[in-house]
Amino acid sequence: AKSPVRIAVTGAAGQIAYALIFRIASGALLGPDQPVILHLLDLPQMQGALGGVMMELEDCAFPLLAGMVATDDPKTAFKDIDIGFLVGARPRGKGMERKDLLGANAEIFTVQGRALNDAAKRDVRVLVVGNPANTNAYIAMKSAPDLSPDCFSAMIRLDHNRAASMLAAKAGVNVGDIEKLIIWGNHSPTMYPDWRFAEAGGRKLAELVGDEAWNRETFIPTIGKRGAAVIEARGASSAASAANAAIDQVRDWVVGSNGRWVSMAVASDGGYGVPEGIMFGVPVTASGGKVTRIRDLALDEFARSRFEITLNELKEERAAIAHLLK
Ligand code: NAX
Repeated sequence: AKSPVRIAVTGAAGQIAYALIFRIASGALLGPDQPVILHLLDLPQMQGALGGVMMELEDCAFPLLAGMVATDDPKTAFKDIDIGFLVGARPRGKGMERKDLLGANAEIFTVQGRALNDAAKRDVRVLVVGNPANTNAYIAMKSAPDLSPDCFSAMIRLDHNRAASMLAAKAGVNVGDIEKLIIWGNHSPTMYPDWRFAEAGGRKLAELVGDEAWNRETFIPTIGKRGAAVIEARGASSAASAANAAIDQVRDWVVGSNGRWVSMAVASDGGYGVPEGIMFGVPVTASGGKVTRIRDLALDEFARSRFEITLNELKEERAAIAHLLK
């Protein structure tokens, strides 16, 4: 039998985690023959609720669940982990300015980055889900100087999946047949869903849909505001779809995307003119924890303008937290 993989989930008593942890334990992440040990981190006042989640995990009798640890200490949570889902974050409170939100989260992610640096396996793969996800991932990466930047990514897959679904409906194709779709940039309403290269069943989506007005006036704004639309309808933010996207992104990263392009926010290596280190959504293929960036795609004038908007937002976020990094 395979030896267990240690997987940490932070914000483990929260709603995304509630949709995520059970799927990890069932085998949806790493397959039906890979045992897992769950490391569950949440704040001290959430340990009671977290105990309830653990009771439910026991009650599922998952054959693959080889153990679990609950803690409020990041170093304990990240001890020897292979994979980390960093879901817990400080939500935007009433009257909180954007820079206060960035600052509060910078504190959390410097602490967690250092704990990963000290305690995690050297080839750990860390997905940051908690918002502002790209900048939180950047902070964690910068706070973990002994780990390769390749250990970190931020979740842009929910935007990717949302865009794939909407395009599939418009084109009348199965969502599973859509390839070469890209989400550029920040996980925020500025992200740029780009289907200029996308195909379904060997045909260009541009031929199947071919509607630039729909792209600019309906598609891009709808994907950008999808999270807000879910909150409006459900009275709570996306949880099951966020957990599903987290599973998709990490599975493609560590198991493999089978040559398919997927969108991941990874530390820039300078490609596409994005300053090095910025966590930027780009198209990649992945396998065995290694990411291969799709390079040198042409950006036309409109694409370039959308690209710059989301890049500028990430540069501003980086500037706003720069003084907190040492
Ligand atoms: P919840 O408020 O339900 O859960 C968050 C949990 O994190 C809580 O249990 C809280 O106690 C815990 N927490 C807070 N600070 C912590 C810390 N320092 N260490 C450990 N745990 C801590 O939020 P939920 O709906 O689960 O969302 C979690 C995060 O995901 C939010 O930041 C949210 O904005 C973000 N999202 C990111 C998405 C993405 O695509 N990247 C999409 C979905 C979601 O909006």
